[in-house]
Amino acid sequence: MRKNQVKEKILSGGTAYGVFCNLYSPMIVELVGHIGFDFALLDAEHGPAEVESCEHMVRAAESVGLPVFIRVAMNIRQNTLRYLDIGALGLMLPMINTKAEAEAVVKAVKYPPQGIRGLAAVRAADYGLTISLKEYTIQANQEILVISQVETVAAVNNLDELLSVEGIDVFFIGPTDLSTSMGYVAQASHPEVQAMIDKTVRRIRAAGKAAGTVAYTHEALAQAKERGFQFIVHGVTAMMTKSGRDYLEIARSS
Ligand code: 3PY
Ligand code: MG
Repeated sequence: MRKNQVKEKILSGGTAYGVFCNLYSPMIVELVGHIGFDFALLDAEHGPAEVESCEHMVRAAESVGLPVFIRVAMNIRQNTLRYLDIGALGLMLPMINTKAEAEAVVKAVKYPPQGIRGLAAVRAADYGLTISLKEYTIQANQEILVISQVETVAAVNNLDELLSVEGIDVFFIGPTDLSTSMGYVAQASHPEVQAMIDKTVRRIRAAGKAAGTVAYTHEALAQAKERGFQFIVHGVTAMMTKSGRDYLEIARSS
């Protein structure tokens, strides 16, 4: 099984930069790798991505040595294992609000003894041909990155309990859903939302855990770095929009 350089980087105190890929193209994933990002994060929560389209993107990512993580829609063991079986090096679970929900995530993602992920000779295990399945379970439990989203007031209220769950590697703040949950619908830049994010990331870091978030602009990136986020995610659509609009501004300015 491939080593997870991103997990290694984050756990040793470094910061990894990736791209949310919500356009379902293997070629975009290759580009993200060639540009030099540390990882791709496929989005199978929002939008139409299914296991099969993700598999093509995982294969494309592997061709350029790029680790891939996938945000799945919900923590159903029978569903999450399919995204791991195709070769994702980690999963991100949205709206995890309680300790029990976070523990269930770890259980679904890990093989015994830590969890209950079902085992078969799947693509991620090289179909059982280059590595024994038993060895694969050990490596997978070690390498797979588990990301739990903190994006509701409930999650913030239960943060201490969430942070105590063994096996969650990154706590990922989702500004859009968090602002909406706070009553400021889609107002991530509202001062109260920003204050909440600031406080939450401090608590995550004080607990010795890694924090992640999205940063779609240069300003957001600088702020995320300053706040000590270690898993920072740009977006394919944000990149295209910015460069396209900048280009047209110059094109039509005279
Ligand atoms: C959110 O902002 O709600 C996310 O999940 C990340 O974009
Ligand atoms: Mg969200």
